[in-house]
Amino acid sequence: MTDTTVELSDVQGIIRRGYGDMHHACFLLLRIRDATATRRWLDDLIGGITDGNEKPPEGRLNIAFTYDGLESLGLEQELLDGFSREFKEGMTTPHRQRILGDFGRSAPESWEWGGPTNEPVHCVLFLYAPTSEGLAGFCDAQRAAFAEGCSEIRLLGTVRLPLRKEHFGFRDGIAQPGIRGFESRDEGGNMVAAGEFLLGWRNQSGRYPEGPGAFGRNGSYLVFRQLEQHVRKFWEFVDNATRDGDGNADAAERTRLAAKMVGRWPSGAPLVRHPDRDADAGTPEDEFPPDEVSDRFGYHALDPHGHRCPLGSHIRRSNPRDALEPDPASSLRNSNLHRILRRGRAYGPPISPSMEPADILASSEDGDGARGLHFLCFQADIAQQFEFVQQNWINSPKVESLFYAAADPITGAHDPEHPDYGGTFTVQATPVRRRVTGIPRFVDVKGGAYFFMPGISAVAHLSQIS
Ligand code: N7H
Repeated sequence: MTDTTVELSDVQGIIRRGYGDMHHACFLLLRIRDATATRRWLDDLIGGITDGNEKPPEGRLNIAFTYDGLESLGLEQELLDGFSREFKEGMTTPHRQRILGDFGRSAPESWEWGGPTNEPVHCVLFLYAPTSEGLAGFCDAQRAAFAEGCSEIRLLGTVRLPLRKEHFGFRDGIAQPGIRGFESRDEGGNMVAAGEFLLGWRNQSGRYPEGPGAFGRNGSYLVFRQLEQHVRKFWEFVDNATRDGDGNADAAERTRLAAKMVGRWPSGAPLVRHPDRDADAGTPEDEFPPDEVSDRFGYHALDPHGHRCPLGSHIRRSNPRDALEPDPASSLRNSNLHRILRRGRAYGPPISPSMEPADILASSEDGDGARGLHFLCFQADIAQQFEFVQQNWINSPKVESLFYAAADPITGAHDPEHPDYGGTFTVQATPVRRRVTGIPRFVDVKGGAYFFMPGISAVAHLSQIS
C-alpha cells in the first residue's frame, strides 16, 4: 500500500493537525478503576473522537493510553507484547532517567504526575474548544461520562500566549515535518514517510515500525512531558551576559543572544535567513509569513559554520536538517530519521502579558512553579525519534564537532553529576567566536509518561473486549 492512501478517518485528528483554531484546551489524566464501565464509556465515546478528516468547529477530542492503561482494559497479552520496549517500560526507568537527563529537580521522584510516587496514569483525554465556556462545558460532560469507570488524577490546563509564543517569548509551533499521505505541507527535503509517525505504514527506511500488528495500525506513540520554564532566570541570565563593561543593560544585545540560543528571533524569523535583526518584529499576527515559508531553509549552503544560526542553538541541534557530515543529501536523510511531530501547548499565565524581556525583568514575580510547556510529540519509534533527539542532540555534551561540547542552551540538562553546573554556549562569529558560560538549567521536568494514541478502530476494539 502506498503512503497516499493513509486512512485519515481512522487516524486521531491531533496527529494530523495542531488544532490552532481551538484556542482553549485541557488534558485530563485518568486512572481506570472499573474496566467494564470504562469500556462502556469508550464505546459511547467513539463517535465523538475527532478523526484526521474532520474539523468540528465546536470542539475536538482525542484519547491516548499508557501501557498500564491498555493492560487494565484487558488488551490481549499477545497484542501487549507487540509494543516497543520503551512504551512498555515507561519514561521513568533508571536507564531512561539517564538518557533523558531527568535528575536533580527533574527526577521522577519529585514529579507531580507520572512518577514512581504518583498514582498510575492510564489514559489521557485531550479536549479542545474555541472558547473557555465551550471547554468548561465539554470538560464537565466528559467528567460525567467517564466517572463510573475512571477517576481523575489531574486536569492539566493550557494557555494560548500572544502571537503563538511560548513563555520565554519566542513564537513556537512553526517547524514540522511534512508527512506523505497527509496534506502536502512542503515539498522536497522536509517530507517524510507516514511510517515515521503512524504504525502500520512504512518508515523512511522502508520498514514497518514496531507495534501490535493490526491493533497498532494508524496509531502513534505519544511522548508527554510537563516542562516547567524558569522564565525570569532565563532573561536574567541573558541580561547579565550581555551587559557592557560598565554594567549597563543592552536590550538589543540581550534579545540577540537569546535568539542565537534558540535559532529563531522572538517573531519566529529564522536566524539562518535573518542573521542581523528580527525581520518580522512588530508584524501583526495575521500578516505573518505562513509557517511552511518560515520553515523552508537549510543550513549547509547559507551557514555551514554557524555564523548566522549557531551550531549549538536549540533548533539547529534538535533538527540539524542538511548540516551534518558528510554532505547535505545524506544529512537530510539522517536528520529525517529523527523527526518528531510537536503538538504541545503552553500552560500558566505569562509573567508579563506583553511577553517583552524588559517587562519580564521588571516584574516582581519570581516566576517559578507556575508556567511552562506541556510538551507533546508523536512518533512511530520513541527510541529513534524523541529519545534520540533528547539524548544525542539536546543533552549530549560530547558531540564536540557538532555542538561545541555543550548541552542545549534552552532545554539541556547540563551535567548529570551536578544539577546546578553551568553549561556553555558558543556563538560562532568572525573574527572571534563568543563563548557564554555558566548556563543554568532553565527547564525542569514536572511530570510525564509515554502514551499510545490508537487508531479509532483500535479504540473500538478496546471497548469490545469481553
Ligand atoms: Fe523546542 N523555545 O522556546 O526555545 N523549540 N523547545 N524542543 N524544538 C523550537 O520551529 C522550546 C523541546 C524541537 O525543525 C522553537 O516551531 C522550549 C524538546 C524541535 O527547525 C522554539 C522547550 C525537544 C524543533 C522552541 C522546548 C524540542 C523545536 C522554534 C521547553 C525535543 C523544531 C519554533 C520548555 C526533545 C526544529 C519552531 C526545526 C523548535 C523552544 C523543548 C525539539 C522557540 C521553551 C524537549 C525538533
